[in-house]
Amino acid sequence: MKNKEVADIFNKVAALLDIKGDNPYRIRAYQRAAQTIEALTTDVEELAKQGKLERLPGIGPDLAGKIREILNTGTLSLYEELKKEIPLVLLNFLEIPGLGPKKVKVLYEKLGIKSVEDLEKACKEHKIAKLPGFGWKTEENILKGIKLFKEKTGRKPLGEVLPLAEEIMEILKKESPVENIAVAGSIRRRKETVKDIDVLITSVSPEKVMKKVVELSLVDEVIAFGETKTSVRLKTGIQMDVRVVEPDSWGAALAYFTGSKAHNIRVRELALEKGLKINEYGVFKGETRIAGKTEEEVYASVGLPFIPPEIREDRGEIESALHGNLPKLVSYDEIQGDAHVHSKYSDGTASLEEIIAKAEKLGLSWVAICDHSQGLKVAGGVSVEDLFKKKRHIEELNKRSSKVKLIFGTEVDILSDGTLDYPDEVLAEIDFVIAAIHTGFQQSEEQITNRIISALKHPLVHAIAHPTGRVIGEREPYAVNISKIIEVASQYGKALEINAYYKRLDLNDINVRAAKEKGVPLIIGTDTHFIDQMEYLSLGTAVARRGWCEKKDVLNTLSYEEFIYWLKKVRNQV
Ligand code: DGT
Ligand code: CA
Repeated sequence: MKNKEVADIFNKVAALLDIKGDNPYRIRAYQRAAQTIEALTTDVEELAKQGKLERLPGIGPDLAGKIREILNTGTLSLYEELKKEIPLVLLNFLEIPGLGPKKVKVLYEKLGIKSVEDLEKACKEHKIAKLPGFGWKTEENILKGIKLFKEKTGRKPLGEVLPLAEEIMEILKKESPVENIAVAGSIRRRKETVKDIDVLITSVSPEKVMKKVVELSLVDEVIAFGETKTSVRLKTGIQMDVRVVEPDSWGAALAYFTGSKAHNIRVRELALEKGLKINEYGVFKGETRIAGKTEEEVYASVGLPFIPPEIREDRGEIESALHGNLPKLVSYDEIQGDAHVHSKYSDGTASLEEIIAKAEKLGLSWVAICDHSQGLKVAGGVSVEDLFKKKRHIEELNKRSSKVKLIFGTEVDILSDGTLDYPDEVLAEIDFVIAAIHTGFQQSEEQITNRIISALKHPLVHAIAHPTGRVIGEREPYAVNISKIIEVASQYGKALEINAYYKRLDLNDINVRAAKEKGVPLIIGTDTHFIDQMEYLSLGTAVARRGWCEKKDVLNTLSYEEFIYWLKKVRNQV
């Protein structure tokens, strides 16, 4: 999929034009085109081949031509020209609060500043204050902005922040007089990474709640203290904003601060069409508030049903809602099993017995034990001999345990030539086979894609684990043509994993949606190595929801018996 590359180039063109001082409409057109392409669930290259680019919203003949140019040449001549005029690193500066395109241009032209470090140094040496149009105050603000920028560029994985946010909510519920309390923002939408924690409350004594907030032992620094809004920096480095709102505005505030911004803008447009005004206080007809207490009420006032937070991204949910065909998203409590857990047999730290106990606590009825295969020595790959010991061990436990059943599985390594790391006669004995790439990440897109395709076509394989190999904040996906993988999975009735480990979340929301649309079953696995990681299952469900999945799209909603039936069906055994 070239979607991201095309979107990236358009975003950069927009920012470079901005620094140059170009026409705002032109800049906005590139930004919108980038957004449209980034959110596509189809391959932009496919659309180009079918001559359908011009049908995309905001893409006219000119932009369509530019997309084709990027697809054909790997870049855009306009972009190459702009880069000669303005160094790319200056784009980072636009992210610094206090710096706009005009100032960036001056910094570059007068002081030759080309990096954030240069800029920080120049501020400290007071070179900035002397520039025309800058001054002492600006210099100080830029320094503050740099600090914020450094914190901001470290967006945190949802899996790190969500438990923290939930802990804080629990403390505030117990130890302060809150009535309603909720986390809004990207956390409520379950976006894979988040910038900050947005908390909303209602209370008859806001001052007591705010006092409790700043006294939390998790707080490192108080940024602003007030009765309606308090901001703190937590010891983990993340900022938390707590806002007190009126009960009559609760739903409106929740909707507003949950976002996303793009979704809110669309909702506001609908309100305007009806002659209504919508903001964080409510929905207004003239001066009268006609809705605001609940989110349902707010949506209903603009003619929409309630839209689940996970899909509030302006990726078609408004249109679906208007047509009455929003998906009925898979719910968190419909998940019955975890499809990918490592035990002591490979590099997991838990015994099968401990895994059963944990699953029972989490209310699960089945767990697939998928240890690494023999060749993956660094990860304690299971020898064929141990594999059969494990099989007998599982059979024994399944006789004893009625609540939680284990499934005898493997995460078999896809070798560099596309063959699998156990012989077929061994794989045939294993009830559930997920295949995955763990080596040879440097191979070309064609090689990696073909490796995964060979695994998908193998008659004994059920699913592919972490199909793109990305690790959030650490490793980019390996070069893989995910559209092709989805195509082949669809053709062969194989599943693709939503790896729920908080740093993977692979497939991601957009790829999940593309898979779902092609009828590919999704399967959520936590890839647990330490027992508590089984709790990440709900993050996988969140990705499924963000990918518009319904119950029927997710294999984990099957009962143990139904899942075993599916496993056999894939192998034509039933
Ligand atoms: P983040 O924090 O970057 O992970 O993502 P969000 O979505 O939590 O963004 P944040 O914290 O800047 O703002 C929270 C919500 O507030 C956002 O999702 C939508 C709403 N919001 C913020 N600024 C605006 C705005 O200018 N217009 C509208 N309509 N909504 C806004
Ligand atoms: Ca936020």
